[in-house]
Amino acid sequence: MTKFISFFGSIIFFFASMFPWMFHQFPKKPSGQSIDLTKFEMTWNDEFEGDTLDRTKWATMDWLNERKGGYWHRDLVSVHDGNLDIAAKYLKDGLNGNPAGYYTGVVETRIDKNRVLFEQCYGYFECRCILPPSTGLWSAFWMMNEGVFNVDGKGDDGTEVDIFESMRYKDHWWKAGDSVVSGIHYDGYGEEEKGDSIGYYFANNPYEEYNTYGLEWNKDAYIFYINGVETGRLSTGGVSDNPEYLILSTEIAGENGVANADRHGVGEINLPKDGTAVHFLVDYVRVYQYKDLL
Ligand SMILES: [Ca+2]
Ligand SMILES: [Ca+2]
Repeated sequence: MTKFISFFGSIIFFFASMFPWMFHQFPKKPSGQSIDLTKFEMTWNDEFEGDTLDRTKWATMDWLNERKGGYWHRDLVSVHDGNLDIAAKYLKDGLNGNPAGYYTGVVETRIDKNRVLFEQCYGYFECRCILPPSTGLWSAFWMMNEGVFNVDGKGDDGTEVDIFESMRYKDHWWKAGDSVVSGIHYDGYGEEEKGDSIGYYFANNPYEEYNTYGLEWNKDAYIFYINGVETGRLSTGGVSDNPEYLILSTEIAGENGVANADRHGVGEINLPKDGTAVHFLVDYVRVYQYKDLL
């Protein structure tokens, strides 16, 4: 029996080592340590109360020279019922002189590279949200700084950290659509780009219910969490020691303003062209710093 088990064990080990990418695609349940908030003190937050975006905390960006398969415009961003709402929909008449297409939005904690509203190095960063239910697009909570574009073979000068991206709405096998992916990118977005990923982890019915997605960041690692439970950690390329700003966005898959799911593997966009919207709803973003770094 032991021989039998070890035979199948070696087969599985063989396939796992031959096809690590394939195994990376299988979603896993978060099963690591729980976040210990007693180590931290809150340094910044937005609970999205009231009915306007707090412009002392966030800037919108109008990306009307196409943003992947659609357009970003501030009109798709609102605050109501205790949430930030980033809508995504087809506008048959376009917007502000721009052509018909899919429009959605972004908020960032900086206006431009010389006017940063909030950035922080290290700590714990968490958002509580419901994801936009559609194929052909994805929502994300992520962080950036200018050092990401610096090509030097390392990520310690600045790394794009994708706390979560909802790339899986199309996948219904083994409830895989309920999983999100987390990862990092550094050394720009050209040939020298490098990155790593912890793979896909399950949230709890994330297109209909609130879940929290968190990142603990210290000098040793980026540690990712869903609902306060660690999913995985990365330190590939060296951990950034530069402050980073926060971004909440929805992206339409495609290029040059033309929705094209094949470009990003997130399925064909299935939003009706009558203006029906899907919504990325964010209840809060909270940022903490380690007490011993304050
Ligand atoms: Ca670099
Ligand atoms: Ca709220």
